[in-house]
Amino acid sequence: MIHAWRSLSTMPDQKRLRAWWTEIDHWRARHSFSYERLDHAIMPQHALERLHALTKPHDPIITTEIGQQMWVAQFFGFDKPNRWITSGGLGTMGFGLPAALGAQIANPGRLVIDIAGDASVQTTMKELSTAIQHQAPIKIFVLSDEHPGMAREWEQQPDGNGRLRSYSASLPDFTKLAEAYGAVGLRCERPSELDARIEEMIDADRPVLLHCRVARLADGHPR
Ligand SMILES: Cc1ncc(C[n+]2csc(CCOP(=O)(O)OP(=O)(O)O)c2C)c(N)n1
Repeated sequence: MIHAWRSLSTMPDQKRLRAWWTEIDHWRARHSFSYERLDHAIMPQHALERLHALTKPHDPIITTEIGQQMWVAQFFGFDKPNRWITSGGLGTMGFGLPAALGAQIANPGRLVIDIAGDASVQTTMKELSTAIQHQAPIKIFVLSDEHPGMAREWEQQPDGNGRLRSYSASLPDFTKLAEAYGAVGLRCERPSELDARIEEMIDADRPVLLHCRVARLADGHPR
């Protein structure tokens, strides 16, 4: 059996492969991930594109929480393996922060960033104290839309309940919260501030939480 299996060609069937790529090109032509930038508010997709561009020279390790931050898969241009740690389909809110801590302790000199939503990040926020205690300079990039965005988006889908019950009316002041733990707290609200705050976050040799206010009702589902 093994002999028969080994004798099989490992080359893909070019004809079927061509058909598959044609199908993919057809999907790509829809530009379903396109979005419009705003002057007055940061689009989360744009925030991730800038985060990718500015951190690329540092070859960062990225971890993610769960929610619309999964835009990371579409807008953070990973081009090397083993750079993204996610709970994937398990979808565990609170995964990204402790995962970043583990990655940082295993890779002391590396830039490690947890990309989070404003709901997920609070799930395991207390681990920031572990980061301070062990001098692990993790960075937490919070895309803050004042909603548990993915839940809000589901509610507003045509087959959702349409009630928009998922919103966060009493979020903490994340910069003060970070500072209370002894970390650096940064905040940005306008597209014009984005690059400078990201650079500041990268340059800090301590744990940083960057609270990035983004457009409140941006949807993550492809159009
Ligand atoms: C422990 C846990 N509780 C609840 C959920 C269901 N859930 C999936 S995404 C989400 C909202 C996440 O909101 P936020 O972290 O603000 O991210 P956003 O979608 O706004 O980017 C919720 C409640 C989950 N995946 N894990």
